[in-house]
Amino acid sequence: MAQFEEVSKQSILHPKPAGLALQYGTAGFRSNSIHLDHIMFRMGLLAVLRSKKTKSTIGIMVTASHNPEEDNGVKLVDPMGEMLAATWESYATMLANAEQEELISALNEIIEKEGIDKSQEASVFVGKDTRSSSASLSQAVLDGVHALGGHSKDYGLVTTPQLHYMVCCKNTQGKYGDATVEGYYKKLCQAFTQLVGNASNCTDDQKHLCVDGANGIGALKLREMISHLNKGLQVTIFNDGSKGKLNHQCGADFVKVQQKTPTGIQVNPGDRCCSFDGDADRIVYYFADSQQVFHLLDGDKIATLISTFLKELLIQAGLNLKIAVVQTAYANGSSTDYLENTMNVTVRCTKTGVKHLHHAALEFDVGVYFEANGHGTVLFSKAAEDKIQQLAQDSRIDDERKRAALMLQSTINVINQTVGDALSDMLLIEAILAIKGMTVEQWDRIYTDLPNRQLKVKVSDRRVIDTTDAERRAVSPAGLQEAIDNLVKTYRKARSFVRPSGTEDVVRVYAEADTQESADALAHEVSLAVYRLAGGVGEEPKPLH
Ligand code: G16
Repeated sequence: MAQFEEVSKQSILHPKPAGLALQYGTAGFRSNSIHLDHIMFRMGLLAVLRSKKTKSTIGIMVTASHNPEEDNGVKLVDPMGEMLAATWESYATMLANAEQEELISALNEIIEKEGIDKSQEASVFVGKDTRSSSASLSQAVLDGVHALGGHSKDYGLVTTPQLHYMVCCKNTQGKYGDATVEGYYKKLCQAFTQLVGNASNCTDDQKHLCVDGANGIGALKLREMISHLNKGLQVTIFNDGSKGKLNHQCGADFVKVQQKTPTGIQVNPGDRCCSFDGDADRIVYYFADSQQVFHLLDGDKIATLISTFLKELLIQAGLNLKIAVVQTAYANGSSTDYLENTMNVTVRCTKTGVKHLHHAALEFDVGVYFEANGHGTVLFSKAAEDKIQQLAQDSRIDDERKRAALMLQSTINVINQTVGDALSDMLLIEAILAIKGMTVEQWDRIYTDLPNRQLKVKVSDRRVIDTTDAERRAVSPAGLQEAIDNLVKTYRKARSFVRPSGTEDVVRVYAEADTQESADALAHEVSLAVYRLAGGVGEEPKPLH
């Protein structure tokens, strides 16, 4: 095949360092950017095969999201804008790790296994974040796409969710929206403006939001979006990339894990603030109270706010649709308790990784999914969308039902249903707060989080940790779960689990308990158990206090 000659020729320009092995993890490949050129080229090749197989446009995003600036990564986007199908993740790993001379046979293996028609046209959309390495790495992706004869469209600098959105728009022939950045802003902002039209007497103060852009792409794209907002929202952007380093002491991951205000932002009591992560697919909110005490409103609080709003609208509209919230083991125990026992909504727990939450959410009419780290969105089934649409057009219903149906319709349009999206989530949250006339303090008081702590432990090979029960229990190494169980018993309202990260070379430890001191002590003791039983490297974890 002539194309394979081109692949062989081009692959020499993107050589794989012999012996280097990387894994398609929680959200694609992530590593120091110097190791990734061959991976990018090969993911370009894989995207062409996936496009031929699905007869659809496939997306490739070059980003390492919350990871430090030196890292980079790549994720593939499937036809409806969702994450790459799990069965293809193993092809990605196989292709990435094939030695130089094995590359063509690895491609042939995928073609044969999947029965791919080589003559089928292929189309790939490519996007990148603001990392300095992203320009050359996205060029390597394009080289891979072209080497295998695929067509490409390079969107350049976009947020990850914007690229997911473009892929979905393209493959639905524009039904989901225009596959342009401008089209994205127009759809979301129009829906936002319609929604906030239901808010009465919003003062300029209430419309004001401070945004930490993590010194990344989210800040650039938010600036572009603001002009479409019709003054419905007033935004001050901090950490816009003009001086600080990407994700360094700022951004959603920093704020969530450190439970403190990012650097580069001035938070006055009463200010409503939020942080995006490096590729703007996560968002968390926070504020300082009159005593300057920091309060975090993470993905769990966001899920609660959104699901409460939707449930109320469904009741007002008289629609009998099943709503559920999907979380992971990181969800604060208080949030799960509130959702199940006060709000009476179904709650599901899945493994970490939006791909898992997304699939679970698809099982319901309205599936709200959020990871505690702020990554999430809402999915409406086709049947639910149809019912809402019909009701919104029904001239026989009373004003209250009509208003609720129209608000549900706008909510669907403001949401990016393809994946968690900081810009879209921000608009929805701001609209809900405005409509409910709710301050960030009132939102925070819906329930009180159990104090919690997240830590990381370095081990020589994190794959020695295997988990079950949606990552809530460790099955290996031997004795680890027993050690965790014994530690948890010594604290009140306590829970803890460990899991290998799929984006960083660490084991993550989560603990919650009745007081911050207890949560910190438990997290430290569990970290020590991991260090001792799972091959810790470097210094032993030290107590936090
Ligand atoms: C990615 C995934 C998230 C996941 C996070 C951390 O986020 O998309 O679903 O929660 O990594 O994963 P892990 O704990 O396995 O490292 P992002 O924002 O970095 O793309």
